[in-house]
Amino acid sequence: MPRKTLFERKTSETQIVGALNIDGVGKSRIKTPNGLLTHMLELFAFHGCFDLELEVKGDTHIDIHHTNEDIGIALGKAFKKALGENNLGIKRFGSSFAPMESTLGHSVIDINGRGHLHLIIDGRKAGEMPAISNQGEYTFVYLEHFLESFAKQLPATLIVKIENPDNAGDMHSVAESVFKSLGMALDQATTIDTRREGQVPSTKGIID
Ligand SMILES: [Mn+2]
Repeated sequence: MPRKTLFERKTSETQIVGALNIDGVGKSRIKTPNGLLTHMLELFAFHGCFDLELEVKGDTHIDIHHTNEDIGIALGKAFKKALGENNLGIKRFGSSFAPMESTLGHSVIDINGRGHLHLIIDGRKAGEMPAISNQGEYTFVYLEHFLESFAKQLPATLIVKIENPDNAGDMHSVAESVFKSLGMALDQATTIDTRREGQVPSTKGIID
């Protein structure tokens, strides 16, 4: 049985409706008010082999803060819902590198019920990095907040490390190394381990 779910999140700030199939083939139909984020989510879905539909409206007349955050929240909750109680039978851990020009993005995830993000960018804070999109709106501060919102709701411990970002073609490529590696790491972590099918993937006997 494919693990899939419909999801929605409606607040006074954003309206999000979507469909997720963890056992998909990487097809997506994504519409968000931010082209850069839409592009990154398409890469994430493709390399994670997730089928993802997402239609998002948000209060972008203010800025993309709420929209960016709420997409992270909605996606994290969607994965949680599709995995079901106690994440039965999954590998739980995943780790993947994605090289983009001279940059190396590395995502390591443990879907353990404890939401935590740690972003390491060559010893720099997200706010010290140049903007990601040419238009300047999407930044590493938004990227970090998106990942944090996602990890907290999954909930998972997620460590993302970016090496050598300055020698990439541009920051667009650096962001791609993050979303591609995250897709592949999450694909691994959500894969059913046939040796453990139907079992809680923890010695604790519960994922919480
Ligand atoms: Mn691109």
